[in-house]
Amino acid sequence: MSNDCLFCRIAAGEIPSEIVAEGEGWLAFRDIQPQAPVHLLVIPREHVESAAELDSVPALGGELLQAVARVATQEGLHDEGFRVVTNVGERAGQSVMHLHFHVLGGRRMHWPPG
Ligand code: DGP
Repeated sequence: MSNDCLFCRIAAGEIPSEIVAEGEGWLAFRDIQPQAPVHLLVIPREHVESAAELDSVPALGGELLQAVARVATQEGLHDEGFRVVTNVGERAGQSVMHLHFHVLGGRRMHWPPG
């Protein structure tokens, strides 16, 4: 855990969040600035900076995507559809340097993203 990482501190329970589901290696909580009626973040408990590092962390990517599918179903998004986004690096819009998958749903999505 990194003491100066916001999401490590959320995972450790030091900063409150609205957790909706959790597993051994991950947790899912509501985004504080929701961009859709449902906006969750799925994060690993261990500190991994971004999806660019997943190649060197065996099995974590699959575990997190399974968690994404689970929480999307739990939130009622399975049939209507949803969007999964992970920003990698400041230039792509990543503001918290701890890997997270955004799960967005509950409204029609548009493409291309900005
Ligand atoms: P990104 O810009 O892709 O790094 O997304 C970071 C997201 O994290 C952004 O949508 C807002 C959210 N966020 C930032 N601080 C907090 C917080 O303290 N609690 C929660 N629940 N979400 C946060």
